[in-house]
Amino acid sequence: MVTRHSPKETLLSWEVNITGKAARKAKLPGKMSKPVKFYYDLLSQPSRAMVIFLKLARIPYEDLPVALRNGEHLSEDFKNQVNRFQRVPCINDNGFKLSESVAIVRYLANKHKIPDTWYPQDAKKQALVDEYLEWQHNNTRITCALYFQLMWLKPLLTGKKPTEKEVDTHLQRVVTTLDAIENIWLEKTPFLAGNEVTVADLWAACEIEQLTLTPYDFRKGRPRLTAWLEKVRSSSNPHYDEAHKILKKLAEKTSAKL
Ligand SMILES: N[C@@H](CCC(=O)N[C@@H](CS)C(=O)NCC(=O)O)C(=O)O
Repeated sequence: MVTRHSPKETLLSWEVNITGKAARKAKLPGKMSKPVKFYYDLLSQPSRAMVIFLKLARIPYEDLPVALRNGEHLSEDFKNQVNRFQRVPCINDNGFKLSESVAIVRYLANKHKIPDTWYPQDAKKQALVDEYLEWQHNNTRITCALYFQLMWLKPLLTGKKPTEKEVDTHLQRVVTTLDAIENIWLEKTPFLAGNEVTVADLWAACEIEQLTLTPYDFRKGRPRLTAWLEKVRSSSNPHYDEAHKILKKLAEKTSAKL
């Protein structure tokens, strides 16, 4: 299960582990901590957002994929050693364990010097990013994730199709959320928290992209959301496309079956 990160990022990890003579030459403290252990599954929406963020912010990390589909997170070992809530994403930063993607992003942004655009230092700009990150729990996250589970995951796991009533109820909640993004969040600005792309956009985009596994065309009738999603993608590529590769492949297979 434990794999190392790509050669490019491995080099970054190595750079922060530099010690002794080389460290003195580079004016780095002699003893630096190891890269943060990062546990994730690319089919998990907040995991994808975290992967993209870690790469954009150039935060060195140890790459630890967890196959949710195989129930790897349900083992006692995972519960005791990785995350007591048995979810991904989560981290272990030299013994400091943390779950909940929003808490993780704030912790890492506090600890590392990251490009200001993704999680701004300015109090007001940061508060606007946080406003979305707090709002999304009861809106984008819950509505899109439940609809995805109803339409794709549950039928796959149980072989049972949802009832018409269930589909209507859950879809209506998705529609209300996405309409709020179109008409309120994106009413005056190109991104959710203003004129610059931030982690708020990454978290929202990864959640909404999950709907590509369902029959619902979330772009239809939402020109602002459509343009915004493309801007988020281009602002964070190639990492955005890399993180969504598996999802896109599964979406192609799913639509071929319909
Ligand atoms: N609010 C959490 C959500 C974490 C979460 O629900 N993760 C899902 C995958 S998207 C998970 O690990 N599910 C495993 C399970 O429920 O068994 C976050 O933002 O990190």
